[in-house]
Formats: sequence, C-alpha cells, structure tokens
Amino acid sequence: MKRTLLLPWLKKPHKRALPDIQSALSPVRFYPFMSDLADIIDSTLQAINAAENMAALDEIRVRQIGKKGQLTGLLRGLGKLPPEERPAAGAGINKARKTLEDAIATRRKILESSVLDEKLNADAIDVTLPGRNGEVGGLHPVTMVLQRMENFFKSVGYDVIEGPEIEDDYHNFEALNLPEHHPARAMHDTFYFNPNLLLRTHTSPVQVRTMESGTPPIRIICPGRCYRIDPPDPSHLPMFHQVEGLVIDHGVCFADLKGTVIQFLRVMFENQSLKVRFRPSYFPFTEPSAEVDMQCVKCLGEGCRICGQSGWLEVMGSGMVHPKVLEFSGIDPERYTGFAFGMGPDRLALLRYGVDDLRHFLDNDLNFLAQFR
Ligand code: 2U9
Repeated sequence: MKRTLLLPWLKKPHKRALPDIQSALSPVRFYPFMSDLADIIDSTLQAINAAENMAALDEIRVRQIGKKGQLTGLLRGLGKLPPEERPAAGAGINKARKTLEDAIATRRKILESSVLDEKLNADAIDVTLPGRNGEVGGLHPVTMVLQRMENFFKSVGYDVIEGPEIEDDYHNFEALNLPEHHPARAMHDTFYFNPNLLLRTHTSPVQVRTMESGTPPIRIICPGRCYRIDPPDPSHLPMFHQVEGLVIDHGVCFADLKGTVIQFLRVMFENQSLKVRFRPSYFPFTEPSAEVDMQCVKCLGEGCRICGQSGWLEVMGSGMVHPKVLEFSGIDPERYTGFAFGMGPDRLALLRYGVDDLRHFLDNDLNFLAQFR
C-alpha cells in the first residue's frame, strides 16, 4: 500500500496546525525514507516521460528541482537532522536530483526533436506535385529581327560593332559629308544637348570611328538605337533602331553591293526567288546611291494594302562610299573603295510580322508581345 507522508514544509499547512504536527514528528520522520524518496523519483520520472511539451516539462522541473522545488526543500531541511544522518540523506537527495535532471534533459531532447520534425513536416515540399505553369518570356519582335540580321552578316564574315548613342557633331554629320548648313543637321530633326553634342541620328558615326581607328579591309554592321525629332505616328518614332553596313577593301564595286544586299534580303525573308531592285537615289555620304525595293512579301508583286498597290516595298538605302567620306577618315580613295547600306529593323519587323503601327513596339503590351513567342 502506498504510504502518504505528511511533511509540513512540503505542503502549505494551515498556519494554526503547524506547531503540534512538528512537535509530534521526530526529526527522523522529517525525511522520507529512501523508499519514499524512490516514490518521489518514480512518480516524477513518470510525469517527465508523460510531459507532452516543453512547458509541461519545465513545470515538473520547477516543481521538483527549482528554487522552491520539492527536492530543493529537502536539502534546505538537512540542518534539522542529527549530524550523523546528514551525509546519507544529502547524498540520497542529490542522487535523486541528478536522476531527475538527466531524465528532464533526455525528455527535452526528445521534445525538441519532435518539434523540429513537426516543423520539417509542415514545411515539407512535395516535389512530386505537378509544377505551376510559370509565365514564359520571349524576345521582342525587333530584337528577333536584329538577331536575324546579325546572324546573316556574321555568317558571311562581318563583325558586329556598336558605339556611343551620344555623339559629337563631327562624327554624326561632318565626317559623313553633311556640311554645316545641310538641312539634315537642322534642329527640327536632331536632339542637341549643346551645339556640339547630340543624340545620334543614325549609326553611321560607329562606321566613321571604325575607319578612323583601323585599316581596311573592313566588313562591319553597326546595329543600335537612333534618335530624331519626330512626333510618334504609325510609321515614325523619336527613338528607332538602325542597322548600317560598311565594306571597304581593294577593288570593291557596285556589283558586290548588289550581290550582298540581294542575298541578305532573300535569307531575311526566306525566299530565294525574292525579286529585288535598285533605284537611283542621293545620299551625301554615298555616290552613286540607290534605294533598295523588294517584291512585296504579302502579295508577291500583285499589289495590296501593305505595298500601296505598287507590288514593291522600300526596305533599304545603299551606295558606294563617297570618296570624301573615305578621306575624312584617313582612307585613300585612290587605293580603297567601299559600299555601305542602311536599314530600319523596326520597319522590317512591321513587314515581317504584319504589324501596322510602330508604336505597338514600345507599348510593352504583353498580350501584343505574347503573339511573337
Ligand atoms: C559611312 C558611309 C556611308 C549608310 C547608308 C543609307 C544609305 C540609308 C536609311 C535606311 C533606313 C536610314 O534607318 S533609315 O532611315 N539609310 O538609306 N545609309 S547608305 O551609309 C554610310 C554610313 C557610314 C562611313
């Protein structure tokens, strides 16, 4: 049968009752026999192993070995024992305290690991779930046209050269045989920062810089953004892209220009029987100059809305580099000749993708752009 032990300091005895209980119990009785200490350990070990969380475990720790705990109280009462009994009683209580501390530490580890397991299970990602179909991006139509152009010219040995968008007056105009009072330099066309600094109106300055810094043979294309003062409308934007080409070597002739341009357009529009024509024209930086038309990609020459019923589409400008332009950049026109061309990839993208307004390219409307993925 389990003996219950009345130890006044263990319970909160009623104040009035204390003197007669204490006087009635001899000091030996003040301490639980080892079997009673064993009972305390046993019941506390059961409570520790049954503790379901850290709070419950800590409550047992405080109740047993905290400052006002059961075992701590026993240690405090050791002074009331006959001296010869104190060592054994003290050792027994300390042993009991160590047993409980170890059991609490073990249980704490178990509870901590179960807390961690619960957290890991809660955070667990089921990698077998089907993926969410994330948005897939795509290239801008103008970027795709620029890449097609670059791929063609790189495939026939050209280099792709880029240069500054903020240029000086000399490289953008004078070195291209566009003298001081040429209308192309007018303020109504060009964004000037100051009389000598501007936003380039074409990528030609990159070709000038290449001629200045190197020696022929030169075979380059120069893609990039250009700027002109133009109110936005379906066929004009103040910021547009250009790709210009330049070939300079010994004995370059107009036939070289024609062959290069024709083959480029046939590859660009994937039609090896595409018709191309060269119309005499004028540019200050080339002589002779020629506008380049190709058979309308939509009606193949029959006439339609795209080509204005003419059957032809103007796609490029070209010509033999003007001798003065060679001289400006230190190349002897008696030893070298060259050809050049210029085109607007924005305009070619309109044609290639059947878009009717350049402004769509700048709206960043994802519904519009998604069509070109
Ligand atoms: C140097 C010498 C000659 C570049 C050329 C064109 C003809 C031309 C337009 C096409 C559409 C500009 O984007 S566009 O509006 N360009 O028609 N460009 S020849 O001639 C050069 C360039 C650099 C040193």
